[in-house]
Amino acid sequence: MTKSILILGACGQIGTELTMALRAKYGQENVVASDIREGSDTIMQSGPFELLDATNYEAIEDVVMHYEIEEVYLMAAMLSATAEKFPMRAWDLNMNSLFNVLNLAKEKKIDKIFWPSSIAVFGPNTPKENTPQHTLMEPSTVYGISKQSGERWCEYYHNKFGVDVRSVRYPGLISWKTLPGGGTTDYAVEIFHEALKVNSYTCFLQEGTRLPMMFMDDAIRATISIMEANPEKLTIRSSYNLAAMSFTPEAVAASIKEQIKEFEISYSPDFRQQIADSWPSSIDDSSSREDWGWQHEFDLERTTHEMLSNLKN
Ligand code: AKB
Repeated sequence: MTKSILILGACGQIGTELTMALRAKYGQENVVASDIREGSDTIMQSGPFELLDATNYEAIEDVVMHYEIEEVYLMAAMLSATAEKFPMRAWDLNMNSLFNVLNLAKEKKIDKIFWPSSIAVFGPNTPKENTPQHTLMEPSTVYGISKQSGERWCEYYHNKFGVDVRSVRYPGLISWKTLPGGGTTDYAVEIFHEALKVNSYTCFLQEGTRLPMMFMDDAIRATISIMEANPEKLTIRSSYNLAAMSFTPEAVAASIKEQIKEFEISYSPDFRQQIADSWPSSIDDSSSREDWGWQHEFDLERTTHEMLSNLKN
């Protein structure tokens, strides 16, 4: 089965790996990567690429028409830490890019959308442990407010206009192929790079900060699998809770220490601590498991092994 796919934000942390996975699955020529700037050779040379601003409706529409695009994955976004510094730019990018793809689907120019939400939709008054799918949210960050609003709009476009939009609330994502940028969970990637470079890491979150996390391979599998799910099975059109593991900085440090004996962690919390403190520690993703068969594969030990062995090479 082939289909033509457009990825907006293809050069970012998730976009890079998603583009490669979709090209491997649906054929290199059928997956158009796009971003506001050029990315790695891997993305640029393995299939079509377009320079595209996700906030520009006409530009996206042109590309959609030109390649006869059926599905759009909207991965362009400003993450939590950067969004606190540039609230209006974050709101503009995160909301207008979403409206652009929702409106393309409403106009029947595309058939299906993937849009990522985040654990950032939850706030300080949300139950922290095993956070349910439906619960008190009240996000307290710019990024979280944009993601929660986005979820409401996705559900609205689905109910009102029949738009086939699918979404998961990603936890912090860990990958070795591309660095994250501007998130609060970024420490969980940086720590592996620094462990291999200098045997030590100063963490910008304090000891004991337990957050939901996921290895990138699991996140990519979840993304493709919700897009392939039978639409009748999807009971949630805002965004699904999604989980794999939860850990603290000291737990990841301990798992690195098993392989790099000299590794040491120290702590110097900054403004990101407050963001992390407002998020859940663990997530109940039973709706994803029941509705579309979600199962994670990577725990902390396996993630550490993958990160260290691949970064070493
Ligand atoms: C961030 O830290 O901002 C992101 C997220 C949890 O959505 N990784």
